[in-house]
Amino acid sequence: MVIMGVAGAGVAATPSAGSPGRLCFVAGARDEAEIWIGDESGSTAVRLTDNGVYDGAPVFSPDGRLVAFESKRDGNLELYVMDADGSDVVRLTNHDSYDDQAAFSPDGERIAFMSYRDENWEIYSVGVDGAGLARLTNNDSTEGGPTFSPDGERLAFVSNREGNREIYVMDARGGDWTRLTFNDAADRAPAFSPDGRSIAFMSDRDGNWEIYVMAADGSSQTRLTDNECYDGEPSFSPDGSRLAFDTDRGGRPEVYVMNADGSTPGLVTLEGGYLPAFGPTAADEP
Ligand SMILES: [Ca+2]
Ligand SMILES: [Ca+2]
Ligand SMILES: [Ca+2]
Ligand SMILES: [Ca+2]
Repeated sequence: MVIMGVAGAGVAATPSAGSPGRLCFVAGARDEAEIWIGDESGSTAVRLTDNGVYDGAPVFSPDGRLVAFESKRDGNLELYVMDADGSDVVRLTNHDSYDDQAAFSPDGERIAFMSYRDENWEIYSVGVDGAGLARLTNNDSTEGGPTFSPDGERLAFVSNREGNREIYVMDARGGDWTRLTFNDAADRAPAFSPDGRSIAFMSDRDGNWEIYVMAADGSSQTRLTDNECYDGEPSFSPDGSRLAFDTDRGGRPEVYVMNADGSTPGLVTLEGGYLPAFGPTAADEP
């Protein structure tokens, strides 16, 4: 049983700059993880799924009205979309191979994801109604973790096509790729800033998983966390001033929010949480 704590005495200060956002995240043991949604205080988190099988990797639609996610509820990893209150679940993929890691296009019309359906991890996109499947990569290496640039023109993703996991960007239709990271360690989980100028990501290049940020052309790679624990899965707040991430610095995975320069990390979840994604507040919804 996962119970979200109430922010209060003993909770580290949460960064206060900028307008508030909402967070969706995952909590619970991996095999039976459920999706939660709440504000940055953690005090209003509610569970959106409740089925005892894995539901994970939630992301808000750009307008905050929908949450796309992956789930094993139908036997293997498929992609789904639901209303942000957990209602009206629609299945987007139906294939006996893995389909996971959904990312909305900025216009909310399409979802990029990774799939093993062609016997190799590739990046695909599909309409939010499940129609119009397009394969965007085609090679023998592993491609995954796609995320759209805010203008919808590009996708950042992870690939080991040149030997180890690096972050790349390509045209949103799949061509013209460019490599952004160059090292022997793993680099993954890219996330564009709302202004499109920066990409946050995670890497173990300095010995353990830390959060980094770079300019969208790969320059100015800067480490934002510095500790011996796991720090990963960064997601920018809607105004770009903060980053949500997950870390086990407190002894188990929890969701934190810090300023986009890495300062003032504050605990959001108190009873476990991981794979956070920021989205707009309900007040921002049309
Ligand atoms: Ca599948
Ligand atoms: Ca591939
Ligand atoms: Ca690398
Ligand atoms: Ca670390």
